[in-house]
Amino acid sequence: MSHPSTNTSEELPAHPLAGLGWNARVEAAFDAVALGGPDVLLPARVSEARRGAVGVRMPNHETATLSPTVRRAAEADPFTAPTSGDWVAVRRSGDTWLVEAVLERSGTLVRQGVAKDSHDQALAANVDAVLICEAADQGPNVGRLERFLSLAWTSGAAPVVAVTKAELAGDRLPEVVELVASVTTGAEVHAVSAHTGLGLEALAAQLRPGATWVLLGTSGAGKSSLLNALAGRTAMETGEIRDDRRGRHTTTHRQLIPMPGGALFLDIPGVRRIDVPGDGTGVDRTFSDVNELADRCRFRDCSHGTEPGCAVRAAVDEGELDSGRLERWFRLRREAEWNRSRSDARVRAERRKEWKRNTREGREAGRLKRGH
Ligand SMILES: Nc1nc2c(ncn2[C@@H]2O[C@H](COP(=O)(O)OP(=O)(O)OP(=O)(O)O)[C@@H](O)[C@H]2O)c(=O)[nH]1
Ligand SMILES: [Mg+2]
Ligand SMILES: [Zn+2]
Repeated sequence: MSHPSTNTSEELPAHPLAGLGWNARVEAAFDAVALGGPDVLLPARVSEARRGAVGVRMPNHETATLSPTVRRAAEADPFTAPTSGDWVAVRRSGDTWLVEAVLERSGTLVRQGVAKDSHDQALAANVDAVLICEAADQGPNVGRLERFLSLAWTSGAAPVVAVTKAELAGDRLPEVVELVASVTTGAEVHAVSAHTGLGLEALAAQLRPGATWVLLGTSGAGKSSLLNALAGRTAMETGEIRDDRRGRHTTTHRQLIPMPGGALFLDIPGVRRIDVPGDGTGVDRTFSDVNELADRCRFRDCSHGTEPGCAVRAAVDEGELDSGRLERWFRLRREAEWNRSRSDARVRAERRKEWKRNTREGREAGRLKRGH
């Protein structure tokens, strides 16, 4: 018996946006905003975001400006502004493109706004994996790695760690990799060198076609160099050709770059300060080893101080858990809690402002307070 229909899907030409990471989820998100409306909308992926405009691929390069609706939303909450990696719905208007909607995101790398009225910032949207870069010749800095991991886990994308400039560690490389692995539970660690090519093949083998990766690390960690080495071409400027007087960062904007094997990379400027997200799940995942120990404490609400039957302290005493890591766990949990209360306070203040602006009672209350 023959099955004439079995192969039809394979015979269909690839979707024109397949090379940009287009998939069933994005398609559904697009249909949700595009179907049934009065305008003809097309999907596009944001390659680079600038103020008021974005560089998009659809799949060719175009520039699109924000529609008044999208611009107003972005002014009220910058988190909603189109960012690199976002999928958007665009409409032709004269000889320009207008971004009419930002499609629902998945896997968003968020930098939490911790100042009094600062907003969260979306560093990268729709990412499947976060490649955390830590240079082999500078430490490594385990506390920094734990912060990057907390950020990555919170995004929902899977973290992978690259120990960059591996050739500079010389004989110390196994030791460096072991130290990195000891604080990166649940994430694969790759020692790589953009200069010698070490480890690039193994890392490239992880790059699934259509998957979006974002590079995360401090300035000078070698992110753009690694991207270029994986791409086999100079897709991004790196530290060597920079005019140092222009500032510390070589990469100054975010950019989406399709790789030869079909994966996509988002290169972003180095991140200096990493505030742990108020959503504590990222810290929990990062310290899953410590959390597993904590589950075995005698008391449910054990503070891992001097209580009897504390499995965490016991592990430290037995040399199974590094006391430094325990201290950092305490600190990051406190920070996450603090950041959560800060952003809750901001949201409450904003709601109050909205209420005053938009209701008669609110305006009355404002007038009374001002003494009118
Ligand atoms: N020895 C050695 N140096 C490297 C390697 N990879 C990068 N570098 C050097 O490290 C410096 C910084 O590299 P970049 O790739 O520009 O770093 P970056 O992380 O993109 O930095 P920002 O764009 O500022 O965030 C440059 O001078 C590179 O030549 C490597 O594998 N080995
Ligand atoms: Mg760079
Ligand atoms: Zn305990």
